[in-house]
Amino acid sequence: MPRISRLKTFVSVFSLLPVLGIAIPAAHTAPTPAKGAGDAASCRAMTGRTVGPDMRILTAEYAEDGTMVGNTRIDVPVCRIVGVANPTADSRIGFEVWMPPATAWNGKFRAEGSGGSAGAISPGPMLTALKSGYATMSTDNGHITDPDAPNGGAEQRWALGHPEKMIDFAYRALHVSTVAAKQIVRDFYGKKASQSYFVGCSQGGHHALMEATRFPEDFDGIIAGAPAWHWANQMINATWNSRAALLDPSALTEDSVALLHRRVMAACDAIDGVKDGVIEDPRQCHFDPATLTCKEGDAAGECLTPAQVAAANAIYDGAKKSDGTPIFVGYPRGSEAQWAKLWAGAAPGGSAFDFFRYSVFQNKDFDNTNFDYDKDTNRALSAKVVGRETVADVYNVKPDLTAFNRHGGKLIMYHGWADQQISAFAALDFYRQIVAKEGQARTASFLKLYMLPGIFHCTGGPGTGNFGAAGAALQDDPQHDIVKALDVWVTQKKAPVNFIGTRLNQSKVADRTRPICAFPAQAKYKGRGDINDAANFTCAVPPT
Ligand SMILES: [Ca+2]
Repeated sequence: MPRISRLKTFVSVFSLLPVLGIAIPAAHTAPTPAKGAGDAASCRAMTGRTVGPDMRILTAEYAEDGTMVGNTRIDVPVCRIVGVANPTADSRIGFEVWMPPATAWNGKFRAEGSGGSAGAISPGPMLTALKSGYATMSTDNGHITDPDAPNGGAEQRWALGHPEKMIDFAYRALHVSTVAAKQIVRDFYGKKASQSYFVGCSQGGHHALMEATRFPEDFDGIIAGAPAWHWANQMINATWNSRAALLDPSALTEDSVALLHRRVMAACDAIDGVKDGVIEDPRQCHFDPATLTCKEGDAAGECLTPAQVAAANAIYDGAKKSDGTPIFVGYPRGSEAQWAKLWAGAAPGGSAFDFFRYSVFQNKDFDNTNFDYDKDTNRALSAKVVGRETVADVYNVKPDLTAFNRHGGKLIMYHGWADQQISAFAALDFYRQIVAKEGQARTASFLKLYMLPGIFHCTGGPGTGNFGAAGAALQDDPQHDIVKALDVWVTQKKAPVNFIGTRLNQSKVADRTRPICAFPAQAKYKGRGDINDAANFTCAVPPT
């Protein structure tokens, strides 16, 4: 073959390579692998790749026009990675990584939390992150929720006979999935993420604080919403809350808690100076349910039976041993509205309904109604999971952020004061333990806490809870978007102070804004102007 035609063939083959999605090597250098370009070819080339010890990619698909994941429509270009990690022989941790093409990537990584006993990834928050330009990940926490279980995402049948899966669920799945995802991000774009964040609420808040305390190098910034951080004790308390209704269904009904809630609000709404359907600081409210005890002549539905008063007091007080030793915090006044949904019914208590029989005691016949708070509390907390690790060791976060602070990490916590599921006092308890150790000034350099008046579990309720925490922010600036504020704190060393929260009405239209103040400050009405406008409030620390 003459020399000239050989050259022509060479050129024509290389001119086809971009069409085939293959990178063209630069002159005099070794061929560059597809890996690293952040495009369709580098995505697809990752199928089957091992990304770390016992971590591998099952599928890697690039969808220019987006794709469907379950019921979630991804309507932007995405490289969707489905991976698995097997840190123990009994582990099977599923995770997904969604990455925008390099042209749309903001250079950062953001992992998403989950809820309940979640054995599923969290496509909603992943989509929010993806659309903001993040490479994002979530994990199934090492198990798949049984679709036939009557208690759905709260079920824990998967734990029976699988103690390693209990550890995966408590903290290991998120850590190994994060390690794997960071490597995947690096391989796909050819460079590592400049920052790594974690955003979670509820179980996600639990995992957020697990990460901050156990794996302080994993994330540069963390948002922990309504954290179930003292999980094992909280589960005992959940059996305490549901016990009254399990023994006597009339003790906690939709009607009884609705009446109680109305009377609490009537007594305490105005303490903060504004009658707006929201109690700014429930610690100032001491409404006694016994004042509603039925007397002769009371109309039906306008008073509480002794069993209903006792059930309410049990929830306000929190679980205790018979000698008065507290096991967990009680619930604030104003959190009653949804008690019956959670603490009554056929399978009350959320994850606690299964936790003791399938996880802690490994005895499917254990019945929460028989939980003995004197004997079973220590038996549960000290039960061995694997080796020397107890249930308390595995599930409860140790409130120590020394290493996270040394890493330069920033942590934002938030909790709805009207949370019916995880008491808002639990977040205050964690915060106080950090302040006791670090002092107020140093704590403020890496931890901010926002208590949300009138907000239920993570989201919902009459308060102004929309600020980018659970759900996308309405405005993309650090005063309205907690994730943006975290990013500014980490990248520009500018700490958040106060947020503007928004309330949406039933038509999803904003009808109220209000400052969300850094604890211990609270929103205080200036005394004039529209109470639905944040401009008429200041943040101030109340006198003690
Ligand atoms: Ca009020």
